[in-house]
Amino acid sequence: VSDGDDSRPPTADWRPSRAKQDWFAEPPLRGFQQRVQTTKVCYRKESCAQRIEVVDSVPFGRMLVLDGAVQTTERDEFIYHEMLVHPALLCHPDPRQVLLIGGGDGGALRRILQHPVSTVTMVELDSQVVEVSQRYLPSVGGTAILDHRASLLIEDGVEFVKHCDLKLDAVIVDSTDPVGPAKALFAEEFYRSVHRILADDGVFVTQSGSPLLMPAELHETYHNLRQVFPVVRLYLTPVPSYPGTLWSFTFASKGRDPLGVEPGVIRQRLSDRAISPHFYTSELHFGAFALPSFVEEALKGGRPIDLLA
Ligand code: AG3
Repeated sequence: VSDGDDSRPPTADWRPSRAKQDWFAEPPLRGFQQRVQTTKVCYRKESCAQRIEVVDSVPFGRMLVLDGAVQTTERDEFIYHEMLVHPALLCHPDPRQVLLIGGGDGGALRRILQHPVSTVTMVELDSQVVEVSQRYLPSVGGTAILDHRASLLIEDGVEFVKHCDLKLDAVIVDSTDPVGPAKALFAEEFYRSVHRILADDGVFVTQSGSPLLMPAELHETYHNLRQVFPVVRLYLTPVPSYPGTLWSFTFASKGRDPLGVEPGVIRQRLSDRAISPHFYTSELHFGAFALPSFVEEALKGGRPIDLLA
């Protein structure tokens, strides 16, 4: 969060003149940066794994920031979390055993628990993220963490999956960016471990970064999954608080296909499970997988198509 940028506001009545402005911006990525006006820093501390910040912003309300990257915000967390969880779990008729890697803010866990699951194991590296989120961002995770079906393990997700002997109906990765410390969660070796612990009719989904600002990482993630799983499908959604807005997720399985389910079945499951999302709809379930041509081309090709290069 930086002080004292005195650039003119777009409209005269947007703020009182002379008022001090604070702005938050992630470090620039490939010459791109977006910023939000902030009103307060609620928390800032180095944990064992990363720098954790909680900041109040004008456009998005309260935001959780890890190592300078926005993870979730009060106002748009529903878009990301619903689109991470619902497409995969609604294409499964009976997802009972679920593994969630990351997701310390509880937003993904809360959506997973809306499905008829029996157990959700959440493996999060940093207990501080869980504590800080519960304290400062209670609306994101609600009371999900207290649900008797949920259990929290504080450990490294890659190591957990390597030694895990569960058989899972769904594995969901809610990690930080596919660059830096989370890189191992996007590697072929990790996907081989996921394949081993996934039931034959199980589903896997991971957040996979910005198609515009991280095209090489997205390409690599997709191809690593293709080495391991016969069904791999990328889908997109806007997340306004993330850099470049457009965000990607990648689904994978040993056979189950989110596009192979009838729209009526998706609608029926939503209603049977009494889920009323604020972003996800049965139409978006299919629409999100319809990709812009440059993304299709990039996935098909040996190299990513880089629009900004
Ligand atoms: N995990 C993905 C956040 C990635 C955002 N990247 C960025 N702002 N550079 C979000 C965790 C939410 N539960």
